[in-house]
Amino acid sequence: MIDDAASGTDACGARDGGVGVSPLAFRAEEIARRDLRDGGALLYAPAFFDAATADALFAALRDGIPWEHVRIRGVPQKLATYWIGAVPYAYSGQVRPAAPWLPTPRAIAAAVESAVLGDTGKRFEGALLNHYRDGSVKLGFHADDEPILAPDSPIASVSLGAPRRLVLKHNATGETHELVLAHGSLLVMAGTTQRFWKHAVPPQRGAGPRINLTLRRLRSGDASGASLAE
Ligand SMILES: O=C(O)CCC(=O)C(=O)O
Repeated sequence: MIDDAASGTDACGARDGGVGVSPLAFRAEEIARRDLRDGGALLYAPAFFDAATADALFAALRDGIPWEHVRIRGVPQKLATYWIGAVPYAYSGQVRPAAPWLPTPRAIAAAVESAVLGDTGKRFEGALLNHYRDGSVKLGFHADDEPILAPDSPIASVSLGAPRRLVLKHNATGETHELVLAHGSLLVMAGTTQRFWKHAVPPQRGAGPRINLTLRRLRSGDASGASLAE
C-alpha cells in the first residue's frame, strides 16, 4: 500500500488506496523529442508505464477518484474531472476547489517528477484528472496557461486506457501536429508550447474509456528547472 492513511473513503469521497507498489517502475529511456515552432517541444514516451502497471493505475483511478461532472451554464459536462492542488483552479469558466493529493496520483507524479524534473528537488504541485467514458467525450482546443500555472513550465500528461489522438494547432499559422497517446504513455509539452499552441482531444468513434492526468507546476512553487523537458 502506498499510503495506508489514505485508504478507505475520506471526507471528499475518495476511495483511492493506491496500487500497492511504491515507487512505481517507469521507463524514461524511450522518450522521443519533437521540436515545435516558436520554442515549443513535445517529449513522448509511449510505454512510460508497462501494460500491467498501466492497467492497475487505470483501475485505481477509475474506482478511487471522486470524479465530478461539472456544470457549465447549467449543463453537466460529459468529461468527468478532478483537480488536485493546494489552491483552487479556475479554468473554462469554472473554479475547482483545492484538494489534497491521493495515493495513486501522488505515485504517478513521483515517477514523472523523477523522469522530467530529475534531481532538481522540484515537484508538480497540481494535477488535473480527466475521465473520458468513451470516444464521444472530447476536449476542445485550449492552452494550459491559466494564471496560477508557472509560465512556460512543462505540462506532463499521463494517459491510461483507450488510445486517443491529441492535436496541437499553432495560434498564428494554424499548423498542426498530431500524436496518439497510448495506454501507459507520458507526453511532456515543454518550452513555450502553451504560449504559441493550443491542444485538443477530438472525438473518436469506437474508443473505449480513457483516463488522463496532467501534472502542472504552480506559480506559487519554484518555476525553474526541468532537466529533461528543457
Ligand atoms: O486528455 C488529454 O490527453 C489532454 C488533457 C488536457 O489537455 C487538459 O487536461 O488540459
